[in-house]
Amino acid sequence: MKQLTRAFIVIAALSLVLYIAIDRLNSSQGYSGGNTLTIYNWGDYIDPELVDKFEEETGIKVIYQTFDSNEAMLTKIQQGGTTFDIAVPSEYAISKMKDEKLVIPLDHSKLPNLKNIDQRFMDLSFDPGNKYSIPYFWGTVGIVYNPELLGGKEITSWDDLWNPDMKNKILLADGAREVMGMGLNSLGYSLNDTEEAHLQEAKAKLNRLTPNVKAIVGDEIKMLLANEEAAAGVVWSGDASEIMAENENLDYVVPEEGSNLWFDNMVIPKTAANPEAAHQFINFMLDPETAAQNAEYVGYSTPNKEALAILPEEISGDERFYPDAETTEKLEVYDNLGKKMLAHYNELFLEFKMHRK
Ligand code: SPD
Repeated sequence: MKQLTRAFIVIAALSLVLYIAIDRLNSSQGYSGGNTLTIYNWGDYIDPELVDKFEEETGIKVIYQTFDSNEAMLTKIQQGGTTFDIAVPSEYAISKMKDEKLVIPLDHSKLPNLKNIDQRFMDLSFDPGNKYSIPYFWGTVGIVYNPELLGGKEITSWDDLWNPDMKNKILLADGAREVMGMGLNSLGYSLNDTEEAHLQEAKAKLNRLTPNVKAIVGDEIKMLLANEEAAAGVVWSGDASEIMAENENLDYVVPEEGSNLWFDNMVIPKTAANPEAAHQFINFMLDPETAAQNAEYVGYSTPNKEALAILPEEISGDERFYPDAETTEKLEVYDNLGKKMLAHYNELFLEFKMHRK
């Protein structure tokens, strides 16, 4: 009898160890379920306090993973084998995910806080009726620069970056659409242009920027610019606001030739293990206090009108990050150019990166 009890204890202990090991492995791979919620978001894109608050309020355990480009996020979800409950793609990636049936329709009855979103961010062409996606943050692409490192010079246009004075002084965000868009916009073309001659012209112009480019980097661009290791950087607006909060010598401009207006929305991927908790999380993030705290922490522009109303005036009234109608008119949203053309943009961007080596 004693032997039987001992054997039982050993088996129970081994099962417990195995259970914990599998749970840890699953969490690290993005497999969830049960009372967990797996979030797949851009790096530096949430106030971690809010994740803790959500866990405390709901008893749901959050597993949090990050990506640094729409392309990386798409590849991971397309490959399958993950159970992300929430992802935060940009507009053209949402349109692609819808086409490829990678997202599930949302139940708006579970999102009462949706009423807090400003109507101008709802029902946009990439997701009519917000059937699959809910606004999270929005912004522009522009140039953050340090006039002190440029002899007091102001930057107003993309073309300023090609000035020989800028030799080895520029950092670029590591994004195919952003960099190709800059090349196209600087030539007066649309950042959704698909004419081969225009794309080649943009790449040739980007190649001529090479001597001025110090590095093409991910999230570390913020630290490098704040530490004055470069005089200018092509960045998303919210990153600029974060950098400028660190170093007040810096300024941000949306170039006069035009640039990109983008929207990052929350979606529930098709392979979600816990869509119920995903709806709870989306609704939590739509709460005005929560959205305002998040916007203040990450520095990006909120689409939540009730949150905007409680943000300090120095944030909500800053036209560099909440641009007026005149600037907005010059901005374009990325179209989903289709699989082949998006691959071509990536290819051209890679060739430009290789040209630097
Ligand atoms: N560090 C968070 C960056 C999020 C930026 N999303 C912008 C996407 C533009 N297509």
